Amino acid sequence: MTTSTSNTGPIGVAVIGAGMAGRAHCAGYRSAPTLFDPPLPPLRYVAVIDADAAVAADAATRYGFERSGTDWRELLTDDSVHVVSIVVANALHREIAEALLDAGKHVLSEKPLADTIENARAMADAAAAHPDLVTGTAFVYRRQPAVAAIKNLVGQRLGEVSHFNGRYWCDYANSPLTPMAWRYQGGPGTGALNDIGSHLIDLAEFVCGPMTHVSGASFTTLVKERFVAKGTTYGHSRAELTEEKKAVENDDVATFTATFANGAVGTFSISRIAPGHANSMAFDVFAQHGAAKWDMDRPAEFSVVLNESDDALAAYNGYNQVLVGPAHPYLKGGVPMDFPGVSYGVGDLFGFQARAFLEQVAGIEGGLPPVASFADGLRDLEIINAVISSAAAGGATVELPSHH
Ligand code: SOE
Repeated sequence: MTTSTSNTGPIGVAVIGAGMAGRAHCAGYRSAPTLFDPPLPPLRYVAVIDADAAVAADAATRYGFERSGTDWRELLTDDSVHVVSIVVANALHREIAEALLDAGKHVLSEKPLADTIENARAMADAAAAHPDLVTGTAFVYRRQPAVAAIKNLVGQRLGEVSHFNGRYWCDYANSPLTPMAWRYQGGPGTGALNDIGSHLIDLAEFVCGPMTHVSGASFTTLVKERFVAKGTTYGHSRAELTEEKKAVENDDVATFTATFANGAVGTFSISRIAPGHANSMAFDVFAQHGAAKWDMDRPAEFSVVLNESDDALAAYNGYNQVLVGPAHPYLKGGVPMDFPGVSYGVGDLFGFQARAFLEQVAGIEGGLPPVASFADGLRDLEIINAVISSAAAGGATVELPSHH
């Protein structure tokens, strides 16, 4: 779907949330006009909003936005703002998105779409009630060139998928000295599963197609309480701690199994207490004519076994390493020097995402694949909700709603 802005002037952008991910959105909007062709319409970097005035001001200065503020509601009546990124706690997404859509803004929400399935449904309904506006869910790893290249290989050459094995391991929550924050509040499944499992689940369907069932789900919480920080905390950051402790309400580790529509099996392991894995997603996909694998620890390469001739010996040759380069999605035109190793070989994922979203807003046809919509974000929460139901029922098999 493409939607042109109603104005003839620049597209005004604003970002709500100036933590680590909010700044990634700011940087993405700054780099978007430098990427790909045709040139985007002129952008205007209007405002960065954050509850902490100093943090908002710092981000606005660093990323060249005209102003900063502490109340996102000021954007609702600002006619110079057309596009807004929501990059705050998951539980706040719904209220902000509904108000922005009612105010006629295009909305790019960070993942997961919301903290609960009910709030995600309401956001998807709000988007459907505003078909003239573009909505997005920021599943940024769809913009990894290697992931997009493997998706193409699965669709064009690897044949029927039999098994997807994925893991997303982080270490940000491993220490009890990492302070209490929104990531640790909310019911079962709103922890590691919601925060990082949401990426892996979206990637699994992006690469392998729709799932139909989940089963064998289990959640574990090992760090059961955390110190309350003095002042505001952002991202995974450490902070000066008070003596007060609060109970952790959600999952440090989540595991589950899935079945895809073609009968393939998916196995998932998600952890936020995995030392040595700062931000480490990896997956293998096995199929009729071979296999592919990618590891975020080595993002500028992936490996492939291609055995279309079904040669009994060919598989024994093992995997071939592929260096991500201009033959793969997003690099040609997406980075100034598109040969391996210069821009860390993968470029600016948030810039690719911002460019795709702005193409949709500007009505530019035939450019990048569109950003995942609010409906895609709801789909992700439907799967997360089914995993929560499976875990609550001792690992029972739970059927998923049909894919939209
Ligand atoms: C991004 O890579 C990401 O997965 C975020 O989306 C999560 O919120 C963060 O906790 C870990 O990094």
